[in-house]
Amino acid sequence: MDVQKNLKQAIVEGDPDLAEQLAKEILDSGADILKAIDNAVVPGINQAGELWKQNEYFLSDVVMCAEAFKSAMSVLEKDPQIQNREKIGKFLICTVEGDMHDLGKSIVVTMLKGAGFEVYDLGVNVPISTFVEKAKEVNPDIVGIGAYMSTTAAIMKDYVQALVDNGLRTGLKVMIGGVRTSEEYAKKQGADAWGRDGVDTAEKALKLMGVKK
Ligand code: B12
Repeated sequence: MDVQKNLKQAIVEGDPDLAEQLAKEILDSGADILKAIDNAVVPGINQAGELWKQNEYFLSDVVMCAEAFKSAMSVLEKDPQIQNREKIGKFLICTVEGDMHDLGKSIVVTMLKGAGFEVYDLGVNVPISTFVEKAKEVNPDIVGIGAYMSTTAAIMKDYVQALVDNGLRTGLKVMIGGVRTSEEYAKKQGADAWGRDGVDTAEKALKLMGVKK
């Protein structure tokens, strides 16, 4: 548990090398990786966000915290238990156009893989046309749309509408997430479900697949 505490601290302090080293220790120890992400990585980046909000951190500090977060996640997501799960469905996910935030999405991707989804991650700043083309190509069971600023959250409904306009919405489930969103907001955007965090998203995705009650 101490290693997990230290990993959280390495993220808060924006130390990518230390974060990578501690993540390797956690991986080698055989710990439950999804729990370690929830206990160390998520609170670490959240604390960095709080310090920014309180004007104790500059944007450049948060960039370093994000780097530490990424180096930890790049190690933890190699966990064979996550990679080798039997696949139960396809999940296509993206961050909307104009939005570069991707840390929360990367947690969601890892949790979904851990729950058994084959995840297609289109990345950040994804235009509606790319999103629709990929949805046609991949034929996913669920699509996830992420936005993290008030400006970009406002265009999520256009992504859902584009699925309708292209005849893709029937039988396809839509999930929405990101710090500016809520259950009520997701409904207003025309989504089937909202994901509060990685664990909640994976649980609701399994429910949408009819795998979990
Ligand atoms: C880290 C961070 C950054 C990093 C991003 C690094 C990266 N690679 O992502 C950097 C420093 C680069 C950055 C840049 C900017 N940022 Co910023 N950033 C943050 C910060 C501090 C944390 C975001 C984060 O990663 N949280 C941690 C994760 C774990 O939480 P999360 O994102 O909410 O994700 C969870 C859930 O939402 C859910 N979830 C997430 N995605 C999805 C997707 C689906 C489909 C589902 C179902 C669920 C789901 O599960 C996740 C896991 O638990 C927030 C503050 C905050 N409190 O959120 C500001 C914040 C989002 N940023 C903000 C701003 C303004 C900016 C900049 C414009 C700053 C600037 N002046 O340049 C730029 C934007 C650039 C752009 N065009 O996108 C504002 C947005 C305000 C607004 N208008 O709404 C915030 C709210 C800060 C603030 N209070 O002012 N930022």
